[in-house]
Amino acid sequence: MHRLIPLLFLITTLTLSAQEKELKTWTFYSEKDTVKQIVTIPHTWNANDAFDDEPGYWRGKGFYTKEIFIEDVSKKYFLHFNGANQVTKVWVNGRFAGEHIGGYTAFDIDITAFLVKGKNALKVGVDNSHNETIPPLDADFTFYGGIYRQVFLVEENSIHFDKKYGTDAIKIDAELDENFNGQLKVSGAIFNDESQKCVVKISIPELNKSISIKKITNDFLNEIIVDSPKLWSPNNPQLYEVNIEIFRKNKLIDSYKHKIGFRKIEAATNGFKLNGKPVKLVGVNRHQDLEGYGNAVPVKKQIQDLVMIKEMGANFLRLAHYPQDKEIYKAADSLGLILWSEIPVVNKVPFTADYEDYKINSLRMQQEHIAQNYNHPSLVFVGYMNEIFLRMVFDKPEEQTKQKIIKNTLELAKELENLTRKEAPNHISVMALHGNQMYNETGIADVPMVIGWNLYYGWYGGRINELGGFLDDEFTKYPQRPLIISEYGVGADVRIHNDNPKRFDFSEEYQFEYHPGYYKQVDERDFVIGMAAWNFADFGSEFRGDAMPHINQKGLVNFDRTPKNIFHWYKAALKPNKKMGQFFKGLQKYIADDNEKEVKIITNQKVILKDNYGYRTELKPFNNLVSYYANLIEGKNVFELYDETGKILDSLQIHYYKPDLRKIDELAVNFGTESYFKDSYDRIWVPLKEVSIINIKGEVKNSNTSTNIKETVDDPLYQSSVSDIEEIYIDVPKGSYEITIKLSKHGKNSALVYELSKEQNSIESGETINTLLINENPINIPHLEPFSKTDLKLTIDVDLGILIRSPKGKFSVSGILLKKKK
Ligand code: GCB
Repeated sequence: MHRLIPLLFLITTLTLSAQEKELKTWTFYSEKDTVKQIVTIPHTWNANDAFDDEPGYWRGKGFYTKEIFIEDVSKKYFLHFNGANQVTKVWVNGRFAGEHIGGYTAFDIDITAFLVKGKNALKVGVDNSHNETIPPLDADFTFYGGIYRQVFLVEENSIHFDKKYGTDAIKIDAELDENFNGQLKVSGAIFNDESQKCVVKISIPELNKSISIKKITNDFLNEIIVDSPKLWSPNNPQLYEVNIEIFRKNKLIDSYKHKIGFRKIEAATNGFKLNGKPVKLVGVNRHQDLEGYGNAVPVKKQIQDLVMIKEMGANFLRLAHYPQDKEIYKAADSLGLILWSEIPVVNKVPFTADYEDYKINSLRMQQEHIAQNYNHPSLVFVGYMNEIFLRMVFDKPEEQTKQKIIKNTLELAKELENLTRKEAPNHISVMALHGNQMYNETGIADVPMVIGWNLYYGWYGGRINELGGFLDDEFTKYPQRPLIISEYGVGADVRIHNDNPKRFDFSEEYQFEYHPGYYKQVDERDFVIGMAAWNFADFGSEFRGDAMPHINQKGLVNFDRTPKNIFHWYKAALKPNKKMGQFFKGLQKYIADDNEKEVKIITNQKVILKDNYGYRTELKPFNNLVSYYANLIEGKNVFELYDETGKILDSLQIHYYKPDLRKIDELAVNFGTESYFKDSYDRIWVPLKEVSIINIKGEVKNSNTSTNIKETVDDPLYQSSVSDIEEIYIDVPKGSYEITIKLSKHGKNSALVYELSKEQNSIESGETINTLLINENPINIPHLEPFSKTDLKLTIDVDLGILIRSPKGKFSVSGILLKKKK
């Protein structure tokens, strides 16, 4: 057990305005693990267990304790939490001081009444168990628990800006009239229990503007006129600092600083206008978690995301599906990103008695969300529901339940809409829908000012080029309704490659076909306000079994933020003035019978390709892409890319081999898939169809699953197999070989809620036999549980070929690795 060193800090009595002290180090234990440990905030208890082979992750109560030292008990003290998931209770010196419900907004707990001079014991309990009254109930992301954002001890004078909804109660509107003159309206409230006279001063130092208001009542409201301010926009995110200060007898007793921006927004069916000019919004969605950290990501690393998003050329960012750290909004202000921010009312609204509390919690979340972020010029779209009928469409409840769900959902939507319009008047209300007519039929799509469609044509179903038709139909049916594509994306794993990509193959090449396809269809339609790719980065979603289980892999960058190829394509497309050119980077090694290989180039200019024979070809991109078919030479192939002035832009190496053990020493063959796969040993698995030395007898079928296969990180290798095999013959020359046969057992797949068009259950496949014969040498197969794997290994001397068969019945195989021994 560790002993906690009491944190001493002195608050100088000379400073008169509010003081903040970050409380970083705490002692932590939980219901599950009572051993105390020292942790630093941000902290979550699910950073690892949400990614292991055990289904589920721990959801329960965690406790944080700490001692603080208070010198001056005449002051007021608050604990300010930037976010804790999802019910937080605070005790001071053993007495209950307050609680907060909801995992994604900030909150203040007034602890003044419980403090004594000197040492004080704080205890914070955080509970992330499922709670039917708190959104989100069900969603495609992991609900990591803990105090996962910073926490502060805030000291205030007895008179201070009032604290409401987790923030100082101050609202700033930086409005523009038709001549683009600015009007800064500031309203707020002071906490002043003794009704002492004070003065509120509002100033914009950079513009030498200030105004003072003598206060007797607690509310204040005033405005400053700013002639022709510089306007805020993604291209020029001009900010002005506004200071609001409370003085009493000429002494500063509280201050509030915020950077504001003057901007005018409009969303209509002829597009989005910023400061009177049309702007197509193109960007990404963002979840807050990061590999190795869960949701407890240091702010600096989080801001790095926004820097990358901006670098990609985006002007738009949807914070999905919950309010994010306050520093994110600040970064969006200063980098120039237009934000859509929303509360986590996702997938379903209860139809049971829990609905009433769910509604209260949702409305309060929206109050907090708006109050905390209202003053940011980047905040434009304020949302409150995502795919809210998804569960209902998937679960197909009986009619009466369905009607109840619709009734509750519609009622909640209207209340959230009214609240949003009242509290965020100079903003645009939004809601994101999944591709289902239910939203039109129930009328919910008519509630917000703008409709966002989450569309996955070409992934969960349909084809990439069906997007345009859907958009045209919607526009024809609802010509008055502004719409935006709030999500679109496909899973892509940088280990998986396929030059003939297909839906759901998780290859980077499919992602590379999909995004340019969507972009083109949106670009051609002025009535579409914009689009936000799903997702900026891969993110944790515990129940998923994609190529990397527990991770939703639709990111343009990986979970650790290394870019996928498509990230660079967006750069080329979104920054046409920044000339660039580079190769699509697939696998460095290419093994196939056929030596023709597509070389892809990402570029927004004319380029010159020097191929592997040294020939130069001038190439012009279409949709920022060039495709070139090369005939590879066995061994090393080098390609170089130049711009028109002859400057080298990039180079690419591909090592090509025929899948023939007369020529190479090792061959790894992936069964049941058409994709190449690079495993955790950097070994490249070649799809069976590229390998003519392997012949299979039997009426075979491919079996695929998107479920976690236990005890491996090379899931894709085992997630596909060929079943109903009678015999495998491998044509290898005489020699000694180590042969590894990779077997896996698939089980009944249950469809994910997002896979609405998928069959509910797929076949169970895998081993039922217990022996295989390799050139008549028996090798035992251990019993396999569903979704597990085994590797059978044998070294044999071969005279003429390898024959694999079963003494009884047919069998299935996921992969075969052959290594020449001598
Ligand atoms: C959606 C959801 C999002 C999911 C995404 C997906 O429509 O809004 O939360 O993660 O689809 O990847 O299926």
